[in-house]
Amino acid sequence: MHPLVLILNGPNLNLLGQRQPEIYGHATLADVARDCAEIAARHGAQADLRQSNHEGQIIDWIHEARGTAAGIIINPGALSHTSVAILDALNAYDGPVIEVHISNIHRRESFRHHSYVSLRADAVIAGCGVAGYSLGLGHLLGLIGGRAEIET
Ligand code: CA2
Repeated sequence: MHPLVLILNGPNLNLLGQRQPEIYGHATLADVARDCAEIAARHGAQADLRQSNHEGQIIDWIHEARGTAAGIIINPGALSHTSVAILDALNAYDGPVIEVHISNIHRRESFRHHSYVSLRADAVIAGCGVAGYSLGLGHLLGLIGGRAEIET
């Protein structure tokens, strides 16, 4: 059975590649999904990228990951800075969790500097653009035993 990695994305990330390219770049979430699926397949794993604008849906997906996913990559979007509920859901999940932010949240407004999810994340990547997803996936695959090196 190929280990499954869930790649969860929060509010407004469906707009990736359509607005604010100076902050978020030109790639779309479909591009990210394709790249991650390729990387995962090369290492005998599966990547399933999902996006929702609804906090409860993201929490339901984290619950679903219990027992089905070997690891989670999550860009919670603005919910990073507000959602204790997503933190609680991740705390009920046993596998590795990697938090990804496309932008460098520490160089932006002060309200973006704190992330509740970081209290649970095994690693945090910020400011690498959408490459952060493949970097995070490479690291996660190493953690779950698929491979050791970081994917670039
Ligand atoms: O840098 C990141 O990945 C963020 O998680 C993105 C969130 C933001 O609230 C976080 O502070 C940092 C915003 C996602 C909105 O994405 C858009 C993409 C293109 C156009 C408009 C919004």
